[in-house]
Amino acid sequence: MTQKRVLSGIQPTSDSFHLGNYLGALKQWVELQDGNDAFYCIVDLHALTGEIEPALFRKRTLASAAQLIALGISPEKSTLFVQSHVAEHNQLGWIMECLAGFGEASRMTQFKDKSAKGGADSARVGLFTYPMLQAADILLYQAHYVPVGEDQRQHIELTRDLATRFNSRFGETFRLPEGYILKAGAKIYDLQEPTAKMSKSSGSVAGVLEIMDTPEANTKKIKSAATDAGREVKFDEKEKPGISNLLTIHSSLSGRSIADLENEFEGKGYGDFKGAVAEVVVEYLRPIRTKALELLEDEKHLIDLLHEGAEKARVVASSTLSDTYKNLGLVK
Ligand code: ATP
Ligand code: LTN
Repeated sequence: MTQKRVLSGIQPTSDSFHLGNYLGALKQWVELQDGNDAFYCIVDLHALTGEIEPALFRKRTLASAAQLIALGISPEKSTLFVQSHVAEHNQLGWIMECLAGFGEASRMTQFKDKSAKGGADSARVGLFTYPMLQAADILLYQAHYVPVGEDQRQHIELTRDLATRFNSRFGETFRLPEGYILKAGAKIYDLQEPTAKMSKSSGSVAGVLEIMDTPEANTKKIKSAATDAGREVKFDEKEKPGISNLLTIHSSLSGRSIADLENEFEGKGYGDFKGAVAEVVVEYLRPIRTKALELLEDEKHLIDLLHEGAEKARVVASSTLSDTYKNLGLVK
């Protein structure tokens, strides 16, 4: 097989994905569909580590699928599925938990950050074992590449460590995956607090640009984004984190270089620049939002597509799980 295997996942933790999700990860998902064998998974089991409201959870899982298709993930080109539809994820997840050390799991910064937020005592065990389930997601599909944002680098490293450990103890079973992490746009910041990452679950409402927001709402958010001292439109992450973030957003969506944008806005104020950013963002997101809303009108069709994806995924996942069980000496 000359095609490379690609796998990634995203949690259905909000009504809408945001521009950080798109520029940090989902844009690469779309690009990698061509010429590769791509598997994309809505990781609903991972999302159970947060607060759950059943009706909302269901709605968000479907909204996630609609947005992924609307932003360019084609169910014909890629295998798009929901994690809980493929039971092998839980099954291999347990094997990964039995392979991982308590110490190495304790060093995961996502766990440390998220558990610190709610107080260590209220953190769920599932939040702690989350990276081992993620390793299972990746290893089941023998992925070469895992397109994610910068914040996921540590989980990919852990996945490689676990695969190496398993292969050397029990025989060659898993391919070692590589993160596919872009430099530009790999981290988009909250518009109101431009030193914190734009985040579905912890961002400020006004600081997060959502795919499903109305054009008016997103325009308003950009126009009231926190800016920095001075009035020069210049990329300088230290001194001007707010303007730098807006430059990254404009450049990533318009395809124009940062230098080119700095030139255009030389001598003009922040107001003109923000207006231009708003226009680029709104026009980029408009057709995506429209398409997603259209897809959500036919729920049955959407669910059928996800079932078809799960069937394709299961073929690969069950083959890897069966090799894993065999190499571990589990009696068939
Ligand atoms: P949550 O707040 O629920 O943890 P999130 O907004 O961080 O959600 P995830 O579902 O954890 O989003 O991430 C989906 C993908 O988007 C991941 O590959 C992640 O690296 C990427 N990503 C998330 N936030 C950003 C951001 N601000 N900039 C760039 N990439 C991001
Ligand atoms: N932990 C990831 C989501 C995720 C994932 C995966 C990403 C779960 N399983 C497998 C890539 C591959 C996150 O928080 N963004």
